[in-house]
Amino acid sequence: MEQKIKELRERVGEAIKSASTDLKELENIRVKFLGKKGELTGLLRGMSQLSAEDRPRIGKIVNEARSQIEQLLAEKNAELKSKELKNKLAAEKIDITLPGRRTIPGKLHPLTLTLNRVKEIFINMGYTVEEGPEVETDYYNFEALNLPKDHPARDTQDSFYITEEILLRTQTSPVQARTMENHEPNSPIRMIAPGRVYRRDDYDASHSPMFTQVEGLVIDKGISFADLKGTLELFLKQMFGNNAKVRLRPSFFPFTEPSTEVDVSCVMCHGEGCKVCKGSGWLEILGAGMVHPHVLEMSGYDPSKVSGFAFGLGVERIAMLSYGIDDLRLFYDNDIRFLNQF
Ligand code: 2U9
Repeated sequence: MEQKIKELRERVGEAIKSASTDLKELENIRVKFLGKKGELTGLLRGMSQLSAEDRPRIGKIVNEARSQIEQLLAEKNAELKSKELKNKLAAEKIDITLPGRRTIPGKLHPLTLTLNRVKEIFINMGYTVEEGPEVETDYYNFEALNLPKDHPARDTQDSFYITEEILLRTQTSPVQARTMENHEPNSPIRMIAPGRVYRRDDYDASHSPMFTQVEGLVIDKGISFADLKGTLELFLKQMFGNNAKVRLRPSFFPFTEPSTEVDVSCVMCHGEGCKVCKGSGWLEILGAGMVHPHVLEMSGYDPSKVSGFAFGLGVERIAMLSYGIDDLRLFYDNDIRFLNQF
């Protein structure tokens, strides 16, 4: 019996050692020796024929043989499994040097970039950003801004009327008038109103029937022309760089008195004189003025208690100067070759 067990153990050992292909082969070996009908199990069954004194000793040997075989099987099993994994990984190898698929990120339009910068500068100075309708009433677009009935801007030749009383706004000023009305009379305002405006204009390199404005309004006790000048100088230096020089010239707007044109030293030639500034060294960039007393009154403010300044600028013009663009129509054509440059 002992001899049989020893011989069996050796045979199993050999079989396991040579099981080199797959786990199935190993399982077959296990069944062959340790399974219900396996050889070792058979030997155990034969133990009933042993004498009472031999039984415990032989039993011990059989159990030892069993656990040795199990150990060998487990080791071989681990070895085969790791071999299998290695083969699998080698077979499924991915070529990570292959370039990925490019996703093309969207970009902001140059007008949006410019408008964002203008907004940022005024927000940093404590201004609020207000919005209003692009389809306006005649009252807010003209009347509340001191534009008399016979003003040329009110001509149907110059504005897009929808009915006698409703039109596409020609400026963002109605937003200021609406904001004043929504405020407690004489309470301070520091706001900008960005947005699209519409005028009956030709469509060429420097005109468009639709363009983008930013207007600003500051009202408080004791606001002076010095506040206007200081604020706009600070804005223009932040927009065009600290070396930018600013010049004011007298002008006229129905909604401000006095009124001024604000020039900045040419961003292309820095005042030397070039094609862009037509040799003058200066660029007209803003209109501004002290809010007309009548305009304050119209929207419920008392010009004897408070005063204010207002200004307006065209975003397209600022974007053209910032980026060196010489044709306004490029902003609206949606030509990807143009848009990709920003
Ligand atoms: C209220 C009071 C005053 C807004 C102003 C300008 C001067 C101006 C133009 C610049 C170039 C329009 O885009 S542009 O064509 N704007 O020159 N706008 S003062 O004044 C206001 C507005 C609202 C209640």
